[in-house]
Amino acid sequence: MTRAVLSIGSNMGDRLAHLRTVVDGFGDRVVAVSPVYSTPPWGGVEQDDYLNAVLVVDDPAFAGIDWLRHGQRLEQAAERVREVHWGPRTLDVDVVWCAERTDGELVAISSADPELTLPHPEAHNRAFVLVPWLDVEPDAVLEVDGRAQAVTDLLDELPVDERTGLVRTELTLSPAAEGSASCS
Ligand code: A4P
Ligand code: MG
Repeated sequence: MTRAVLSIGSNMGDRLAHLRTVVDGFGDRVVAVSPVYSTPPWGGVEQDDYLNAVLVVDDPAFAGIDWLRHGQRLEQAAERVREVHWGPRTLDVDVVWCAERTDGELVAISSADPELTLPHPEAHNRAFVLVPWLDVEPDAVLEVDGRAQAVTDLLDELPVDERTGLVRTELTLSPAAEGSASCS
């Protein structure tokens, strides 16, 4: 019984169309969709800018691993090729955070399993994750080094140049926008 926060990104091909396949692919499980940001590449590999967004998804029947597997199927459908770590890609779907509902309360899952590490070990270092996440969940909390911290504080702690490279676009991933002009 889980809720998850997914970070989605693309910097190859029709970037917006690739991101839309994730909104469509998770369908009724999507409970919130952030604005779309244009972001400079993170991680030191020279490559084109990304489009990034964050989705909040929920499904009582999904375990944490199901969010990862479903995301990986969508990456495969976008013909993603794994060549360079942190390198260019048609579609990346990362599970940033995941929680189980226990007695009506959401309890964040923590896991060091290399197949699904929770929370995502780099999330707190990435403005392209934190900024859109705050758009949809302004009170979001993320555990870093065993300590729960407000995502607003984590963002404030990032170097200024990490934060200033993001540009919020007019592009939208909401299903109502289907059929509007695509943008690569
Ligand atoms: N894995 C473990 N935990 C997780 C998790 N929480 N979410 C495992 C997703 N995957 C997780 O991923 C490698 C393995 O991580 C998988 O087998 C999975 O079981 P991968 O996608 O195959 O390899 P990768 O993409 O080369 O590495 P990684 O670490 O996933 O890269 P990231 O972290 O996805 O970063 N810059 C901008 N501006 N925007 C971006 O979206 N994305 C990346 C990729 C780099 N720079 C970027 C962006
Ligand atoms: Mg990934």
